Amino acid sequence: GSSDDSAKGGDGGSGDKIVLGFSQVGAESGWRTANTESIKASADAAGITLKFANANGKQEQQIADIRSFITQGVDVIAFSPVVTSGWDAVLKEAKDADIPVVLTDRAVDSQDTSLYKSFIGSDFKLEGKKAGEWLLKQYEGKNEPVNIVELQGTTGSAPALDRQSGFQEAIKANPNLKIVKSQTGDFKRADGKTVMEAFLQSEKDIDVLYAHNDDMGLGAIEAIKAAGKKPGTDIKIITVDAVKDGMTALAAGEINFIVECSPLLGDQLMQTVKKVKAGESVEQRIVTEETTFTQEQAKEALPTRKY
Ligand code: GZL
Repeated sequence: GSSDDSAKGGDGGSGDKIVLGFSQVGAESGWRTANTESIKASADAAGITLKFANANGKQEQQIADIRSFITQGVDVIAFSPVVTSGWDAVLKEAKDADIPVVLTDRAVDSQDTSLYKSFIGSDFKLEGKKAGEWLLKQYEGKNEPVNIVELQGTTGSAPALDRQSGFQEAIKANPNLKIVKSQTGDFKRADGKTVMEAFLQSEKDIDVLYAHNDDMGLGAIEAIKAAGKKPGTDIKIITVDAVKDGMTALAAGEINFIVECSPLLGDQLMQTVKKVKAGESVEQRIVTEETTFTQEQAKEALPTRKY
């Protein structure tokens, strides 16, 4: 389109192909890698021109990336907000530039839902609840104290906040289940390992590890082995995501239960982007389909796992 069109969020000067600006959190975990691959592949398949920015986990970089998309006059902006708060200003700038925004993966705490057209992602509270309910079943009818340590995801992120609260609410049903230590491992394998080493130093009797993602759980497994304990046996482990490395550990008996969090949001995002660009109404909230896996189910699912 002409220069003034692009200023008003025109076609970004590339003819009639939709131009989508996507701001990604970073590359902190196997889940994130799979999510990025899904978005890129789906954009190609949908014939959408993708401008992709990786913020390396920094909110100020994401805000700069979104501002850059506004300046470039892309047709639609989508992003996965690294944390829940601090987005209202930049979302208002996109709205003032007539550029619609779609949220994927993580939520924002903005009260003004006119700032984005749709939020496509998992119900993290339900994921935490599923993890807690599995644990309740393991200790049903027993009357022994159960010491739980928790590796939280990125501080202030929607998955960390909601997986923590969903799990806590679920385990309230059995007062023997106690979270004795809880600390962030930032969704990273290396951090999961160092924090678990600290837990093992300070807590002489750990029965269960609840890790907000597979990567931190896999790092913790290294620390548990180094301490001469058997992961999955001496310490039961529950994680979230169900990426290939996590499912491999689950099938091997080193993890006991995984709550799936699907990263394959690309197709739903591109369908939503096309509708938004065409001025069609879209659902404000699109929840991802996902399940859970036991050790037996992991063995069956592994051969056909896409990520
Ligand atoms: C969840 C996503 C989380 C994953 C982690 O939708 O935001 O971030 O659970 C990833 O593995 O780092």
